[in-house]
Amino acid sequence: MGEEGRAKLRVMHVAAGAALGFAAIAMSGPCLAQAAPANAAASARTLPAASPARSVTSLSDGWRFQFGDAADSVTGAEFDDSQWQQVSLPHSWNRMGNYAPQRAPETDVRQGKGWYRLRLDKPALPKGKRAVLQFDGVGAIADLWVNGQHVGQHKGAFSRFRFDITDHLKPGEANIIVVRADNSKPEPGSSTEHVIPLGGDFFVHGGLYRGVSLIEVDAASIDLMDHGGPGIYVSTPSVTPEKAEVAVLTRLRNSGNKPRKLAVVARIGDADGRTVASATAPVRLAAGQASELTTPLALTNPRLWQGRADPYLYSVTVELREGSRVIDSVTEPLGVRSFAWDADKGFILNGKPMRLHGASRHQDWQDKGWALSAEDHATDMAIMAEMGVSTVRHAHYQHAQEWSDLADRNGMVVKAELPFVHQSAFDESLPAPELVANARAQLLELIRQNTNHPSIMLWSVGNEIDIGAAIMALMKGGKGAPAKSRDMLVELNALAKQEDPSRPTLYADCCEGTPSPLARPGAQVLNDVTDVVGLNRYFGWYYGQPQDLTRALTGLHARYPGRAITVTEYGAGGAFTQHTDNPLGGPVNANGRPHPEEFQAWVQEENWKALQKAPFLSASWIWNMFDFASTSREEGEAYDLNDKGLVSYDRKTRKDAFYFYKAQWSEEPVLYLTGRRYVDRAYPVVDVRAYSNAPRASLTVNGQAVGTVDCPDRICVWPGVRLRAGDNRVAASAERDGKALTDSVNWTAPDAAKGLHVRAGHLTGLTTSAGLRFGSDNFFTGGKASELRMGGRTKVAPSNVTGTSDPELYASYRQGAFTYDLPLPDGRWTVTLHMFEPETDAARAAARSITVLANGKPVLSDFNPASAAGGSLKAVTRSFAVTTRDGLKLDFSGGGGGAIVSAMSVVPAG
Ligand code: GCB
Repeated sequence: MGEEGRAKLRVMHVAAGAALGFAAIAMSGPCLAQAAPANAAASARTLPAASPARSVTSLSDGWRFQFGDAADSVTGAEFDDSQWQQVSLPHSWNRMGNYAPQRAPETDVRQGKGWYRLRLDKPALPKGKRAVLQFDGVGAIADLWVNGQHVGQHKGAFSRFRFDITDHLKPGEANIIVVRADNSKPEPGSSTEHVIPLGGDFFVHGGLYRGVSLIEVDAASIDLMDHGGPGIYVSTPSVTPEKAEVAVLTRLRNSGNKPRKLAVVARIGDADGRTVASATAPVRLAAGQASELTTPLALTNPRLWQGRADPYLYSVTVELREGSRVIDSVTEPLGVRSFAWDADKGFILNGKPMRLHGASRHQDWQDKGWALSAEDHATDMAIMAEMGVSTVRHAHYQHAQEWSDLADRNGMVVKAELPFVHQSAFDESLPAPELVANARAQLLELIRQNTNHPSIMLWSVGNEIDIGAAIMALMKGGKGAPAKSRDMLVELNALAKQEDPSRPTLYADCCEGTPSPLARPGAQVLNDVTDVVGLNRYFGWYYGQPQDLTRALTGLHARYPGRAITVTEYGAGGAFTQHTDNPLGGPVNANGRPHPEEFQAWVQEENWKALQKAPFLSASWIWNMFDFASTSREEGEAYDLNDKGLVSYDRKTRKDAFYFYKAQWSEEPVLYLTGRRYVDRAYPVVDVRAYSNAPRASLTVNGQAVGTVDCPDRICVWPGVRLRAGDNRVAASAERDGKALTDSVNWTAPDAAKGLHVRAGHLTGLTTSAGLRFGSDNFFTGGKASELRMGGRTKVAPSNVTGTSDPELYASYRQGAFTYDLPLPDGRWTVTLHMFEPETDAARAAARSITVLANGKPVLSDFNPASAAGGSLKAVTRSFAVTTRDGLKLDFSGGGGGAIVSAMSVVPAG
């Protein structure tokens, strides 16, 4: 809001009975940074619902755009923008994220200022009307000029804001609207230095990435200038099966210079539009006065909003009338429900405990970035609903109104979020007062703009806000000071509770009680600040084993009695072009490559098992539903992407883990063969797996029956299935609820008669310089998979083992006491073991003694790889002949100092 708006500082009068969870806020003139107040007609969804008295025109077409610095004259009518790019909204200049190991040429990760110009040919405003420009979301700072005059500024990439431009318009002439969108990198001295988020594992896209509209409304109206809110705020102070009390708080504003004698009519409509309750109250507005009043309404025998089972929606319409004339009206959704987040019983909806099944979602698509259409939102919601999701975490910021409307209509329980992510300062200092002010403003906007969504049942006020300081401390060898973000979190928590006492608050913590290196002694603990504890836990990915999750949760449940516990994140990267035969075959490089699809599915399976053993848990959210852009990542098969999504960035590929959850959660019958993208198999013998909610399933290979197996935990496994050389058709069938289910895959297998080549200690296979293909580690029992080095965040240094033309083959190994059961056909074979000594300490290297039995017969005794190769880190091979019947068992459990093997090759004896 501009000077004019700020000048109109006025006192509100608060109508009797306006308690209702909305504290009466003494309204000060909206400051430039915090955008002008707001209204109801909001995003696309409310456009059709706008009253005849309020006209809403979408301004999506006809914009000109240019990135970078611009001449001072850019805001004026004379400026020539004819060479600028023509764009339509939604628009963002940023594009990133691709499935290739290097950045795609069309990537645009520029951060800075982008200029938009629009010529608005506007006939004169009717007398007594105001013109308000509404922005549904601009990344990240927006400045508005109308006809060369600066109207105002808004800081924050996710919320709606409005400016009253009435006094800047030239009636009947072409009006020049200029917007500067600025997504400069937050750093000391930058324009975004004090705008949250300061950091995070996502990219703040620049531009007018949601809609812009022009609202024309009577000078006396439902308030458009209330932190971007709808102006009417609906709450349900009491809900029983017999009766729901509904309270409708209406904020009004008279921007005109005449007093007005008006009436507020509040009406509840059912889903068919029939009025089921209404009330009228007179109201007088002095010139320039803002005011609010509350209308109590009641519903007898209300139909409840029951989550996915029955997301029944009423609507609330408030009309502002002058005599018989409707001068403004706003319609908002009403879902009648009660809910609780209970420390021991978990989440309770309308009195019934309910197990919530969740995933997080970012507003981000391949080739579109954040500039999403209504259809894109609908596609995301349909995919989540298909999987059986019942709760959505809005990662990590306020999502579009279209999306939250979909959540209401689909019965999702939503955790809405303030973008206070990863850090509160650039160093170990206290958060700057300007940053706190900005976070407070964004929180007020979040709550005011979204409070009418029945789906929202939690306000998240922070996510891992101390992790930036923890990483800094780790880099300084643990000597850095703890983060100083606690007071800021406490303040935001209090503000959320004051603004909306009907919903609990949550903080998402990264580290307490985990083996993460970031959970260092002395790190500050923030889990005691909010009502609900949120835990981002990556057992089996960044640290630990998935099964350790249950114990960690039980420990924190005991440490925070009285607070509901949720798992706000868990997950693993999944690359759908990278595959493993055995997810236990080797360590994963969480921040690098590869990320086999089957490993992601395994982490998800095991975490889900562990979560189910924590009955007190209220909710858990998979991180993440969709792959999303993050320029800090080069991992899996991708560049600039976080690949923890269960569905690809373009929404076209549902990874195996998607079907794991669909089988767990969906009511739909599911039968899905896993590993379907691992077409060119490394081994002719495969453990075939399917996800299904049928009790049992049958398998055929090339038309031959393999067998019928039970599907405990909704996972069906046919172990050791033999494939023929070349093409194979693998088909599963099952029955659920009387419905026949089938699924099939086509796999190509190598010829079993030609032997086997196993790369030990590694999750993926490798083809040598001589063209020999080694499969990922498999067929083992015991031992420990190790890698010579995991490399840095993304770049893997070449192995430094010498004496081989394939040093990569010696980058990983299995060590300790272990056996391999190689499923070879009967015959005579030559076995070659590839070994080396990884210990550079001479005494330890000398102590190693490897003994190997092949089907019980010694084939290698007291073997020391360092002395055989002439030193550590030198490749050495040993070969021997065997005759097999019923496979080959290689036993590495004898000897001293632990055996080591990097690879083994078995070929027919010449
Ligand atoms: C987290 C963060 C989230 C990241 C995620 C990850 O804990 O909250 O923003 O994207 O981990 O994938 O590492």
